Amino acid sequence: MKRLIPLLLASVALLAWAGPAAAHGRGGDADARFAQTIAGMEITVVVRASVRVPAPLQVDVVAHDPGRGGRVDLTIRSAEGGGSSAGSVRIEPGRAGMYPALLSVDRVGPHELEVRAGEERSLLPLAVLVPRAPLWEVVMYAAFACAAVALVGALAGALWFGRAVAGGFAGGFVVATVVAFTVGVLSPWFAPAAPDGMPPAPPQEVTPGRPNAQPVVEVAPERPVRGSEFVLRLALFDGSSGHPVDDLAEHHAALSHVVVTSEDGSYFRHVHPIRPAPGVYEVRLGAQAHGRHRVYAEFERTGAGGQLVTGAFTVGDDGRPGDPSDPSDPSDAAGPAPVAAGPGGNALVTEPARPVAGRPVRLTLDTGHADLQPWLGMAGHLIVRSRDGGYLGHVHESRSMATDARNVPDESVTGYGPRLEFAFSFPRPGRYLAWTQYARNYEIVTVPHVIDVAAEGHPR
Ligand SMILES: [Cu+2]
Repeated sequence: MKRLIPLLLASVALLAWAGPAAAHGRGGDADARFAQTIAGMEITVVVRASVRVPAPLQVDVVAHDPGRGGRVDLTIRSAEGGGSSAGSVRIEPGRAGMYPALLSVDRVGPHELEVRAGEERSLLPLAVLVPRAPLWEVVMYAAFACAAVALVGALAGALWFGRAVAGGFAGGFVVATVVAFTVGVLSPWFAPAAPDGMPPAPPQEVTPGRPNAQPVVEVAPERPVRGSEFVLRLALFDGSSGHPVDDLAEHHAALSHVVVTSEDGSYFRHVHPIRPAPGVYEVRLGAQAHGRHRVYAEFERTGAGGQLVTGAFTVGDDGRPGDPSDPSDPSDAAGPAPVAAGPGGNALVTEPARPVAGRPVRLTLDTGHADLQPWLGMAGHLIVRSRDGGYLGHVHESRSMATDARNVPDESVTGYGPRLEFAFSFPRPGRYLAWTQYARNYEIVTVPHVIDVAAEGHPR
């Protein structure tokens, strides 16, 4: 038995060392998700995980806001040569839901998924990953196989070749069995295998911390007119090299999340720009409110922390009278009107009733429905803006927060609601504009709120 110990120690050390874990991001068995605001639609492109390659690749287009509908063309091609594969879905006007397409891939590794709709084209970088059996599993099965062979050998030895041969095989059987069981029992502590096709680890191990992406936020035309369409562009540059930043990670089911609000809060959009070219993110919007607008973009560079960048633009007047958001209007009534409370009527209840700056507040939204679905991997989103627009906060429904990046609930799941709970701390006293968002029947529901926050020590 003594000779077993070094063998066991050696195999345990080998297994614990083997295979760098997929520390952040997607494993080989998880779907990839890209929310996209394209051709007037809000969609999420879900690339289903594949277990082997070459194989068909299922891509589901979830239409959250189908708008006027239309065809969405999907093409996947390997970044390292090889063929490409195409498919398409036709989104029906006004019909939110999941539209499946079947493509194929012939290799693992970096790919580009092209999503085309209307005149817009988005190029999404995507690594095709295939889960790989971890080393411990290989060792365990090999040991079981050895044990089986040794058992047969021991029996054969006992019958025909004498005790010495039988004893040798019996010893081998014991060793192999002990190794197999030890490895099996210890397996939860071993690092999982990196999936096949995993891109090389980002250089964070070499240089801790990476430069932030420096944004240029611009609109075209430079001064959109109310009632017209315009393009909001986010161009990201590396502060040190000046090169386009093109290493955004899939972060809450999108490469970037953009919130656009008019100064008075009457206009609110939470959108997901397409990527027409490396380092460039664009979204087409309709100018509906007159005056100054704020842009907030959230994204995360691979191997770096998340960033929130801001910008602003102004929508010009179209000459029509009676614009409710005229900035020259001295009216003090900032923000959307609070939504009336009622049974399940999307009332937002704060606890305490009068939130105090700097203290945690629990916000509960009663949606009145128990069949809510996740959107961007979360049961609910709460976006909070200070009245002047200088501050933006974004949190997720508390109970769905437990899901990590590798275990995102599918859009088709209907297990949330009727109550959505958020925890939030308002940094300063004053009036805040807030929007809660959730999905039901694949459609996104956006509910505006106004929240007044008291100063510490001055409860009303
Ligand atoms: Cu988003």
